[in-house]
Amino acid sequence: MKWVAKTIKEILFGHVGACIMLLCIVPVLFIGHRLYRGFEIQVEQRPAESEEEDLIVVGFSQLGSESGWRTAHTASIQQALTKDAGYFLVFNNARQIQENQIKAIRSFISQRVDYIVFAPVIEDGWDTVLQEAKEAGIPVIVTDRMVNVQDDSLYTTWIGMDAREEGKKAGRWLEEYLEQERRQSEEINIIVLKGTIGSTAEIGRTKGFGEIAVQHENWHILDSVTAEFTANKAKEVMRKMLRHYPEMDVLISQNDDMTMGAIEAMQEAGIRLGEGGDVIVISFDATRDALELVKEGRINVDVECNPVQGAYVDEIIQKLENGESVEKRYVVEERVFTKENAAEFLNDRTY
Ligand code: GYE
Repeated sequence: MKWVAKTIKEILFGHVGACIMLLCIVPVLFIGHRLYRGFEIQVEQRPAESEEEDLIVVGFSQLGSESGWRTAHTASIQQALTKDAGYFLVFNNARQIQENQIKAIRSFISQRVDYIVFAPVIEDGWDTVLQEAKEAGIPVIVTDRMVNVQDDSLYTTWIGMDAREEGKKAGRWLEEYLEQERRQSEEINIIVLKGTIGSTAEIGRTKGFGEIAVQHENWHILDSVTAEFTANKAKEVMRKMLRHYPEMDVLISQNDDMTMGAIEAMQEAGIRLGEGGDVIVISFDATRDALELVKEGRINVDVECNPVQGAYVDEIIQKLENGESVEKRYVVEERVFTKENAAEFLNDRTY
């Protein structure tokens, strides 16, 4: 019987045992590694030379898919840079993480794309990767939000919006509205729902509105909290805000998705919106869904931010291809919508 025990021991602790253990562990490690890799971003690759023919290869790093505005912005670029128009588009969605964008841009550089188009999630932190693109001789077209870099020659051009002006438009509208309602001398309590901190849209809209707000001693910004431009986060943040600040008179929400989430929270709490309501709602973007609410009077004003930037990108690339010079900055046109004019623009709204 002793030899049986000895053999069992050998199997467990000897060479055979080690082999069996290895056979069990290796697949576990392998599966684990695959699972881990599943969470990394995979950057799409440009096609083989033969498939490309004479197409202009563009790497497009989109910051995420957090809002209706973003979906429209992505679609606009995809619809402009088609094969029929002479492009091969390599698309990457960075899911609101700067590291993912840096990785995507590096991948575009190593694939030697002809142009890099990118919508930066925040303004800071791009010097190194853009320097790499410059050294590789790849022109960079920044779209939507802006970058804050030491050296302007790190990008060719920028197409975007004047976010500070949008913030001012919101402030000026509030001034006029309070006057019209004869509330200009009342104490006005304001809550701000901010977008992604450090993004052009957040920086500009906060600054622009702030410049108007400081001119009014009776306007009090009780709190400014980020909800990262998403409806879900805004609903959650708004529920808390309503408990802390029942005296709120005005909500400034830096995009329509957050406004939708905040409205749901306010409705749950029985707050009346619109004419004669408890809270004045100011929003940004002016997407179709939000314009419907403007028309109904549940959002008082929506400051437009135009995501339809694909045609500009195409035009700029064509100019560069022809050796023409381009401007350093293109700013898209934007309007302000209230109950008075929302309906007239709703039919043609593409986003
Ligand atoms: O307002 C928001 C989006 O950068 C202008 O980003 C853009 C903003 C837009 O998520 O909805």
